Amino acid sequence: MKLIYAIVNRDDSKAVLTHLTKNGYYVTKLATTGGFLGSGNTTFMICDLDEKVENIIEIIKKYSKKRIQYLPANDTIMQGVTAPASAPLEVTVGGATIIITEVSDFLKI
Ligand code: 2BA
Repeated sequence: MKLIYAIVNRDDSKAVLTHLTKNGYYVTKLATTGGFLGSGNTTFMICDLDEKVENIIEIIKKYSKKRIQYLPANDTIMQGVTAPASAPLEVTVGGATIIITEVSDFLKI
């Protein structure tokens, strides 16, 4: 059994959630914040059988888009990042960041 954490853009979260639940998956949705951009994103927790993982990833991939975001050059979060003084930093965010861990026990009591 695996636990999947999927960090997706907030704008994609509704579509991802709708299609996961429509396909019968149990999902927990967390409101999270990206450490780099400091903007809101969504993390889904999905615990399921090993053989379901591939399909879950396919669904997440299908509904998570890549986006370009710009971080203002003077933003304090940029300390330590090399960029020309006045140029905003361009970052590509997503589709989705997926972390998969092994689950030793799963209980519903
Ligand atoms: P953020 O931390 O806000 O990062 C947004 C985007 O900024 C990242 O997109 C990446 O393109 C860039 N970025 C992040 N950290 C960076 C750094 N130290 N130096 C330069 N560029 C950096 P994604 O890679 O698609 O990540 C989207 C979101 O997924 C992240 O939002 C964060 O919430 C999560 N994430 C990504 N990698 C992670 C990891 N290894 N562990 C935990 N969370 C992660």
